[in-house]
Amino acid sequence: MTLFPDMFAPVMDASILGRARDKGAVEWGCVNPRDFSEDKHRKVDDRPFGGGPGMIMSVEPLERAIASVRKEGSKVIFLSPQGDTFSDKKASELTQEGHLVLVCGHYEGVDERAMALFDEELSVGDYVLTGGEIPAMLVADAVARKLPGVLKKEDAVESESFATGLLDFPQYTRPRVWRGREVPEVLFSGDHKKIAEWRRQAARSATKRKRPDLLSRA
Ligand code: 4FV
Repeated sequence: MTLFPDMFAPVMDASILGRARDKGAVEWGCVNPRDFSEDKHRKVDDRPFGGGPGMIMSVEPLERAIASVRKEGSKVIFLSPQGDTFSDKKASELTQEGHLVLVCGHYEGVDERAMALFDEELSVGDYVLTGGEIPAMLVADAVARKLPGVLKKEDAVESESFATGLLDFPQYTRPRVWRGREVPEVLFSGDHKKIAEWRRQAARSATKRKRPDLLSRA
């Protein structure tokens, strides 16, 4: 649900998300509240009552736009800094939903009464963006890649950062030596058990060094 639908195709049809759509693993589309404005200038925002800077998204076009897509089992999520913080755990939970309606705020925000239209509020982090579009694409990306058949190797998700509770282990590829820095010998041993153990240890070291807060939960 966005006032800027043109922002989405370049991201949502690229790479993994594009393949997911081609495989039918996920379908997405944009609905523009502006198409539901009954104002002759197709207005979707207005000045805030009580004064103050900027414009507020009006509730009525939003209500009609959401009603045009909401169906049995839809989960309507408003992207906003005031929402619960998005996480890998939340992304996994959202894979169980049949239909996500991601509502992108814009301007100074949305009329407070529109909160009644949403099932929940999600934030992608404690900073203020211009609109909810990038957050919506972020959520769509993190959820879609967890859907069956989207990533080439199913287990690629299980071993990813956060899914294991740890950061990813260090990865290497050619050349074998780069500016005198060699790839760890164990990776050429062919001993998969030894490699898995080395990777587990390396993931723990990386987590301890970069994100000690995660270690206690790993
Ligand atoms: C945001 C966030 C975010 C706030 C004003 C849109 C903007 C404008 N959304 N996580 N952080 N939204 O900054 O989700 O309406």
